[in-house]
Amino acid sequence: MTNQAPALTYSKDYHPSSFLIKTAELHFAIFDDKTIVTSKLQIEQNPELTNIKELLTLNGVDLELQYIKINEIFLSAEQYNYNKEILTIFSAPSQLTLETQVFIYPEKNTSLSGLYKTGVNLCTQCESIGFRRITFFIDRPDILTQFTTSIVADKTQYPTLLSNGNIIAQGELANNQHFVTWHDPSLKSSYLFALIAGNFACLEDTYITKNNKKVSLKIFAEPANIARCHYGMQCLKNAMQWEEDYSGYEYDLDNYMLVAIDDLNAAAMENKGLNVFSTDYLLASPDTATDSDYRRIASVVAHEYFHNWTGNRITCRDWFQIGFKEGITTFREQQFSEQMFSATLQRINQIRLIRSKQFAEDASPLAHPVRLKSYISIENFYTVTVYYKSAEIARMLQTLVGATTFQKIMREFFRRYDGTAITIEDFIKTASAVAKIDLTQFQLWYDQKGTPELTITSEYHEAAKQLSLKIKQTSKFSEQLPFYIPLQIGAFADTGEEINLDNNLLIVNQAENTFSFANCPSNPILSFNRNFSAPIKIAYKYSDNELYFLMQYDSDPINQWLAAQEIMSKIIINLANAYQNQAPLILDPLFITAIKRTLTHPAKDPAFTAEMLILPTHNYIFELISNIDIAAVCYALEFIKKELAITLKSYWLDCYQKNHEVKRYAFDAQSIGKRDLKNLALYYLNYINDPEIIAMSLQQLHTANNLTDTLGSLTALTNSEIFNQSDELLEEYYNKWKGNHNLLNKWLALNATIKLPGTLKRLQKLIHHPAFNIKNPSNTIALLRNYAEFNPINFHQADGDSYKFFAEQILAIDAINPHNAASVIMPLTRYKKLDPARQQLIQQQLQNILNNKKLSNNLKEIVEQAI
Ligand code: B3K
Ligand code: ZN
Repeated sequence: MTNQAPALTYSKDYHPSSFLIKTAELHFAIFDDKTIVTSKLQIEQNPELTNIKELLTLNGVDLELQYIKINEIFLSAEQYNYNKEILTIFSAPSQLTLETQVFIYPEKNTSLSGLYKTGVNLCTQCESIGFRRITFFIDRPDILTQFTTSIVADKTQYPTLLSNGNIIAQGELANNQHFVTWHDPSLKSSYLFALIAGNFACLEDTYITKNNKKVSLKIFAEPANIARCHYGMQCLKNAMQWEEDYSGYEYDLDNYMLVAIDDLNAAAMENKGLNVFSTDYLLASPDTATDSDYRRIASVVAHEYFHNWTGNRITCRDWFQIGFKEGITTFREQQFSEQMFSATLQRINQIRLIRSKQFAEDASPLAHPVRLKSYISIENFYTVTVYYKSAEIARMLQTLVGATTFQKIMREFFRRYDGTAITIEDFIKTASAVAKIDLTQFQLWYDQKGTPELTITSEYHEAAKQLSLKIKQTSKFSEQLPFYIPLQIGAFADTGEEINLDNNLLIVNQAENTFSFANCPSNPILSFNRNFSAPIKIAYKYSDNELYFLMQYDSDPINQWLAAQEIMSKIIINLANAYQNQAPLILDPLFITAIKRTLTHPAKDPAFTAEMLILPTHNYIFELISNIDIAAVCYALEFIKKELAITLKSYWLDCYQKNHEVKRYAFDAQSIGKRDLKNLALYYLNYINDPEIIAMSLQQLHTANNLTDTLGSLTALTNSEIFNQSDELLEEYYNKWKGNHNLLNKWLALNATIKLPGTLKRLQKLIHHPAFNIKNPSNTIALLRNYAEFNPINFHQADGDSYKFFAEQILAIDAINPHNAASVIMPLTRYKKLDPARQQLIQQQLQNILNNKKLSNNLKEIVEQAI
């Protein structure tokens, strides 16, 4: 931490490293108070460069240096310089063995980067720049090295000693110590290194690849949690199978290990052959994980596995390329999940995330392209843009070239670049060569920020039976070039039949494009951006009737859902305006009829019906308006829910009863959908303030055999205006749940999102409660970020007390774990559309944070941009 202006790294400054590290032999001696790391690196000058003048420099942060040797000879103090960040060797030969020994202190490391303690165990997190906190290294992803790692530790305290690769030696030592030596035959970047030492139970299985190679699969977790690992194991095997079927690739090592720990600055980490997971993203049982948890576990396990090709075997040349490895891996994970679960549901969730979070990021002062041009802390850029917008770019490419050609591109890409560190251009070049198309303009998606907006007008010439569309493309960043947008469209006659247009995939690539369609029998109702073919906003003057039509009849379920969202958004905004103008609030009867129709004509997939009944989030609405009146939007949302609950009570009750099943918990699409729909009905019904509904909710709570149902009841009850035992109930569930990390996070989130008055006071107490550990990132997200993000009425209370409380917590987190502080603060950075009074209050808090003398560079970068 420093008060000097932190340095920016620019993508244009990339140059290959003058030195390479061919092999690394690491030795870890673990003691109670420290770990001694001895490292022997085989270093040589980069043979691809001539006339190397630079000195040999290695990264090393806060290492307590004991000695340095070159080719077995100790260096004296004049032969090197170490400034706590960079080790410079003044005269290195062109080939050398560099041996160093350092002391590090994992038990004092709260940043969760490098080697640190989690519970009684030790673990590493090296992406992006954690390896330099362990030992000296040229810590950049384009240095590909073969690692051999020996770990020595007390046998009783640390019976399990893991690193990447295969065990090549192990044994007992004096004083109750033991050792294990791991050798990783692959070449990997230092950010993929991992080490685990601790007391774990292990679930074992095997996977036989298509070429009959036997891979040993192991999941390590705390002994009490081992029974919750079976689902994760099944997900892993499904992902391995999918990769073989879809990409043709089989696993390359003999071992694949997953480890669950409580403290991690991410959901999971794709270390080569040794993935580390935050427990909430790996462990599941019906009573400790919701249906959404089950789904996200499958996604995350698959995501980390898919990184083995996109990320690990083909890695990034520099950190500016992370959007590539994260985006393509996310897209692969999405395709996998679409195959495992309901594809429509998965897609709706992806779109919801893009529209409510990524669009918000694009509209905020922190807007950035998928490929940044500069950064202070790369750790700040594991963002929704870098993951999810980038995944949409991969999806657009697939839409443009077709699924078969897209697969050919991926295979050719692996053929060309396996074992190397690449740039986004390398991928684009391959795609362009395989698909035989020019992708120069398409590549702007990676390099330009902002959400493109299409303003569309249509004209129909009755006599010529001709339809024409005029499409104008704009963006908030007017200096930018037009994007290359695949726009999927459909058309319907008002009788409901689909009209065959001669072109369903329009390429919008100029500030203004026009398209005309012959043989269009009648003036059609148009459906744009089907299946969300591009991550864009569309402005088209739909009549309400057209939107209701699309909501009911569009053959693309995604656009049915989007039409419903559009209608709902309009209604919310109109009612919020009415509230502001003190006009009477009336819910459009047409809308009530449409909702009634959805309830009485449910889709085959009950989860889809549920999605059609969920109102857009306040965050999405905030995106659509400016000078946001928080109270008005929240009031409108509550008003609609109450009106729908009261006017359609019997239909909700019917829906509840039809979908409430008292049977053994089953995790299949139909059962999940029924639970979704039933719990949504219960949620609406609780808006009626009816003691019978309270009784029904309590009945569900007391008979639930799975966490989804338990939480469904608890959410409804703790938010009810007439249920007066929330505190007792929360206390009861704390006592029931206190032994389980995921359940405690659910409990914290439940507390944080209570929309009734008094939540700030509740939170002020909870930060001292044993359930909350400020050092644990998922605890802080559950309690603090959820509060700021999903409890608008309390978080934005007019006196600014919530902002003050939140900012104080951010500073407290920053002193412990800057990476986490920079992530939890995010909701506070999206304030520019609020009313002037709130803007000022937030700015004041941001300024207070900035004035803090001990502010980390991570947080400083975020706050400075936000201001
Ligand atoms: N690549 C990791 C991200 C870790 C970042 C922490 N600073 C997780 C993932 O995307 O799979
Ligand atoms: Zn990833």
